[in-house]
Amino acid sequence: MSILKKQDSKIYKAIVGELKRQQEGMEMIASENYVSEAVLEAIGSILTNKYSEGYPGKRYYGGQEYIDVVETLAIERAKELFGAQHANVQPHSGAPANMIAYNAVLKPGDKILGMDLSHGGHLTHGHPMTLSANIYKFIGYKTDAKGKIDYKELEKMAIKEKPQMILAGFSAYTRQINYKKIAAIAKKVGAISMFDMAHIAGLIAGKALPSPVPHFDIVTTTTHKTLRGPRGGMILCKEKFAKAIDKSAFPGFQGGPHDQVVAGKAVAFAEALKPAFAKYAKQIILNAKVLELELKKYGFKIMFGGTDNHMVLVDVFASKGVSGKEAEIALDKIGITINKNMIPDDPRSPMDPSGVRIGVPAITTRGMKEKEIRKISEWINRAIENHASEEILKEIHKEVISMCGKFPIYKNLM
Ligand code: DSN
Repeated sequence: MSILKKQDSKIYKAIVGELKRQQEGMEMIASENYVSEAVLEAIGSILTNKYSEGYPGKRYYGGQEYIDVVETLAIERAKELFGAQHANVQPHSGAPANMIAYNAVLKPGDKILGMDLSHGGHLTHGHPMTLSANIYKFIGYKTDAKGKIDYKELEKMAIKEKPQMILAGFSAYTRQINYKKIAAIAKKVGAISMFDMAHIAGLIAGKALPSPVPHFDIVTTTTHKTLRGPRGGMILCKEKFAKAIDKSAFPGFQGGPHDQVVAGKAVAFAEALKPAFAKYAKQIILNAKVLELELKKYGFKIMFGGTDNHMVLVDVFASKGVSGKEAEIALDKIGITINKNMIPDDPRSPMDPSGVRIGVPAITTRGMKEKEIRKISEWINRAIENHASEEILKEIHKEVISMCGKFPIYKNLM
């Protein structure tokens, strides 16, 4: 980056600062990860210069011989990785992917039955402040007292409301969803079934969790979470919906694809097809389970009764009398980055909720295993219990930096 250093020292310094933060800190935001240096090279490449509206072999502008190679590889690898009939790799990210999918198969005013945000759903699954909620009528289903989706209730709602789409998937729910049951309910009421697998795409690619792809008409995802690719989105679907999805992505919703990111996706999909990725995905599940059990041991209330995936949702307010915001700040001070998060039907506000969400995909990429997770759980507990003691927080911070040093990332980057 010597050219950037000379030309724009302010931006260069900020990037170097962020690199140091990532190297010395423990990234435990459940949706974040560290991409490989090969992915970084692809997304930092000259492919960013090209416009390529359309699809391989059917573009609106000339000069596509190499871009078509890149996008075709990304599509073929995505289909192989997930056993999908059709893949569209152009969505810029997860929220656009969901809008593209809705727009492909629904009309304004149609009803979507989706998971309530505070019960683990996602903003784009019907939060009133989103564009999708202005266009479609969302109805939210919830989890029961044991933290499971109440499928009987969901079926009753579906029969009563007759939605055009039933949507599953989440950003803070930690249990395995019964794909077959949801798809069967959708079929019964004549609704399209859609699954947003953004959070668990890497676990599915690595065969550490079962795949929703055979069961749902449409499956959307981001490519940058557990899947460890560049920041971006993707839509997989049954052949029957392929034309509608492609038309909805372009020209329906987006302009030219970001070809450099499409290349990064192709590189990441090839990485995810390797045996090492399956090992990685399995280790994520093991690490999250240890995190759950250790935090329970320290007296934390784990929402939904525990975890089957890569993260835990913790009611820190009920457990330790510390709010989600206070816990986030305390953990930031020791170099562990997490996010405050609502718990189901949270009585507190979204900006200072009762919970925090903690995930292990990024630290698992660094090579951390059960032993490290035990230590990290101890630090989390100590920091939250002593959130007002700058001295104790500083002490723990030193230990966090030292452990991160033993699991280096991006050693030769800048
Ligand atoms: N922001 C992502 C997450 O953290 O889950 C979802 O969009």
